[in-house]
Amino acid sequence: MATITDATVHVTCPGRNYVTLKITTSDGVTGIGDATLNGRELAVASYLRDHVCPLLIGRDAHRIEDTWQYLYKGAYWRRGPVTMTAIAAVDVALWDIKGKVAGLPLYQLLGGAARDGVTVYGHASGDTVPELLQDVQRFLDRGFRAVRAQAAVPGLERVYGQRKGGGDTYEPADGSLPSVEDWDTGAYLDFVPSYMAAVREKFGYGFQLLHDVHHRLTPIEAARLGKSLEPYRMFWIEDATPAEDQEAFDLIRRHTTTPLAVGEIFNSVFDCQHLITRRLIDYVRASVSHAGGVTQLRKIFALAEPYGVRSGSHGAGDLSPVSFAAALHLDLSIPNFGMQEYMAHLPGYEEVFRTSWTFEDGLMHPGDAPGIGVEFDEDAAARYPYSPKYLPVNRLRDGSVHDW
Ligand code: KDG
Ligand code: MG
Repeated sequence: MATITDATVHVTCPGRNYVTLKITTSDGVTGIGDATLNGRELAVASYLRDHVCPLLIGRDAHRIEDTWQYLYKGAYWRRGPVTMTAIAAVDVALWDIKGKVAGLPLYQLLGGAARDGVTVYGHASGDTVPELLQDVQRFLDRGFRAVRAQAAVPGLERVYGQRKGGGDTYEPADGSLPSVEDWDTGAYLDFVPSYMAAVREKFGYGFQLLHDVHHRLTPIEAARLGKSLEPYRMFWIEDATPAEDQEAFDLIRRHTTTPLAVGEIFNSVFDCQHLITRRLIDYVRASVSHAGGVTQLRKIFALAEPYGVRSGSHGAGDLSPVSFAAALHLDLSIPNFGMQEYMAHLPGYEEVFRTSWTFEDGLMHPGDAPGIGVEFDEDAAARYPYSPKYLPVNRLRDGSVHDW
């Protein structure tokens, strides 16, 4: 039996903050997990360091399900982003270890490849419609088969999804205090269909088109958006309303055939249960790192399969390369894969995280290195200490706080 002999937490900021858990076994095998919770990183680091790492020492490193249940049920206090991100980090580190011991990539342990590669979508944005079109072109030229489109709304200073500068990564978290963005639902609803029309007019229908509403609409507003986008055959609209109110999706559903995706802030199978079993959504966007790791996310996707709901895992740049790689393994192996978000990571991450995934012709593959296929360089990580960074807040034109 290989026991856990060490568990350490590393907070590093190669451009943005990442929290990494490293577990070592009595056989000298190491595994890593992502414990990053954007803007609340130190809470998870403390949860792990102060309350979880001491409990791991001496446990059998190969009893993944047992350790998951021990941390989930044993704490008494269940669910929530901090707890579930911490459990996810332990879970992924243990799957990494199991893969290394077996000499197999994680996707082989999960049943092997169910497809040749994982379709990913890139993030096109623009301050104007012509800029957005140029950016969509850039992704299509690189072989992407799916593109998310977000354009600035005329009259608003800054809205969700506007990339600053070049590259692929949209990184909204910065500054030691949250910045303030502005919002006007009417202006947004009037404008979005016009730029989706421009995208389809220029590039046609030979690729998948996606859009993130980022929780900003009421149910009836979301219904109107879905209807108005039907001619542009969206792959999905995401987070149309804040998903605490799950009945809202029933109302949206009754009005539109535009597919609905939700779940990037969900933490457990229970957050997904109602939406899946009532067939209120088409894609579930829960992530490895925020929804309890491979062990829990696999159960979410298994629950979704008989209801015709497909996966659409969150893959923003604040999910470290560790959980992104784990997501690729899961995507490759499940029957009901839908789409994987790929926002890429800010340049500089490669110094800390050496990855083995590949991208070709719009498809990603996690690679065949044993485990999850990401190496963590502790010395490089130590060169980039934690730097406080917060997500923005959102205000309406009259100053009211709105959903961001
Ligand atoms: O940390 C928050 C981001 O991950 C989120 O704003 C990104 O909505 C997002 C997306 O779809 O990638
Ligand atoms: Mg989103």
